[in-house]
Amino acid sequence: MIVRRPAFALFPVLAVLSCGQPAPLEVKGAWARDTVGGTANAAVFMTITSPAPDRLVAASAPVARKTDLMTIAGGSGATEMKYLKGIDIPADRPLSLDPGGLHVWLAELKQPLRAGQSFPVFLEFAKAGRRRVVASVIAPAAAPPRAGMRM
Ligand SMILES: [Cu+2]
Repeated sequence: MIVRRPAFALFPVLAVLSCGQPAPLEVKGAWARDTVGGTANAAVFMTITSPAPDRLVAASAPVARKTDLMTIAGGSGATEMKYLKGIDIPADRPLSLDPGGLHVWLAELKQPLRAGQSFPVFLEFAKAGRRRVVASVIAPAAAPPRAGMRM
């Protein structure tokens, strides 16, 4: 019955596939700016697209001691950052984390971020689970990378 072994060996793989793949949520164009002058904190931006409603509930990055989800609360002229417990991702509509609002906040960087480098960021979604994205570090005056909306 040695002949049958390969067939049995396939069972675990099939079981995993039939459990349903995680929703093909996509994260594109992750970037952060060069921490000129040795700033201890940095914001990471990106575009998230999900076919189903989801929620970004946590993030972490090895380059920082602390990682938080934040937004910018525009008040009476003064802008201030606000911590968030999660960021809702609408279905089929790219959500931009950009310098005008939502961002992943890296606090207490272990090393400066230098243009041309890149670093991993781990994102935890309520439904899609854990994703690893690579953020590119861009020069202070450089234009952010475009997320590219391929359908
Ligand atoms: Cu912030």
